[in-house]
Amino acid sequence: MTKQIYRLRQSTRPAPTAGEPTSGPLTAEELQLAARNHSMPLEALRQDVTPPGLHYVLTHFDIPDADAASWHLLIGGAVERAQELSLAALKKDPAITVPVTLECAGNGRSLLTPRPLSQPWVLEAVGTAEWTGVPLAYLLGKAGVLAEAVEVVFTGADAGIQGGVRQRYARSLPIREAMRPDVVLAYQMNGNDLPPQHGYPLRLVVPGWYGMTSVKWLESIDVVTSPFMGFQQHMAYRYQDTADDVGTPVSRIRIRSLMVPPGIPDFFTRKRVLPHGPVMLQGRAWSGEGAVTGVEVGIDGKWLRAQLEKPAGPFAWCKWTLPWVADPGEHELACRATDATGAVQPLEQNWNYQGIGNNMVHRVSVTVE
Ligand SMILES: Nc1nc2c(c(=O)[nH]1)N[C@H]1C(S)=C(S)[C@@H](COP(=O)(O)O)O[C@H]1N2
Ligand SMILES: [Mo]
Repeated sequence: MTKQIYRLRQSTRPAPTAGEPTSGPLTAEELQLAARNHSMPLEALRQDVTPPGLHYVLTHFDIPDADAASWHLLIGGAVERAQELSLAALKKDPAITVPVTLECAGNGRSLLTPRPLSQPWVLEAVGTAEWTGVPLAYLLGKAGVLAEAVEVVFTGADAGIQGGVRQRYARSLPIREAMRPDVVLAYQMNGNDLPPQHGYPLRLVVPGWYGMTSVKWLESIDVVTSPFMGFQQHMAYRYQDTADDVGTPVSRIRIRSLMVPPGIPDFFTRKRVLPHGPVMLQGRAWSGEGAVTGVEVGIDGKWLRAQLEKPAGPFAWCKWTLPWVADPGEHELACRATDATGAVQPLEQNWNYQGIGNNMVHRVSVTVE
């Protein structure tokens, strides 16, 4: 782990996080965020599609009070024909359904030392849903993107203050990514209207990118001719070494795998207990950079190749399994995935100031009886 030296903030850049990272106990503010934004229980890794109530949720501000009847989507900026669309009009456009694994870029943050102060995720800020809606490229095609356009900015209806900056939640995408055929303006999740917490009535879903890109409660789309400098783009979601480091922007999801913890948990500690004998270890693996090409399962430090199933789509997680005959005693299980770019999950986590992009191997200690 990299040792960090902290200086008091002197820069005029707004703080990307809620204060300097800490090695102290969890704060009341972190608990408050953890009670609003929930993760996916690891046992839900059994399902291809995460039932909506079990999919993780991350909302920076408040869930807006959306009225679908009066809601409109505005598409403007550097386009030939600005558009104003009602939900009813959008639903008449050609629709696609895309299975997508979303993961919050801050997943794993609370396991870092020192711990960046923000939403204190453990391991499970992930979920997979089938998103149905209109391809973004179709609507941008209708609007006619001008040649000088560089990015597309997506703004949600939710507002708040972060890093001392009053804002509406907004993020941008380079034109190239915005024109991908699988980027969707979704009005359905798993075949039903979006639940309020997942962006009702309309959200963006960008397969392969960390969750911050998929703007919920979408109200406007602006095609811009210079890079967007909003807080969630320019301050938050950057790989930074220190508070003053401009850093590099966070984009695609790094290779990761998780395991369904076998056996039964102790209520308070979540430590696992299972009977000796054959057990099928299972979990999921995903990457936004390329297809998952392999998963190895570590049993007391020895790595064995797991069986992979075909994922539901290029950016949906794939199931892995490995049969194990458990001997009585204490054991350490782990899983480590590789993707088509050759990226492998690290054994130890590199630290960064915002606690972003964590993908260290998942370890599960079990007591076999
Ligand atoms: N409008 C808006 N969109 C948003 C957010 C938000 O706070 N407001 N949070 C983002 C983040 S950080 C993540 S990880 C995903 C979470 O999507 P989910 O809650 O549907 O899982 O939504 C993204 N879109
Ligand atoms: Mo996130």
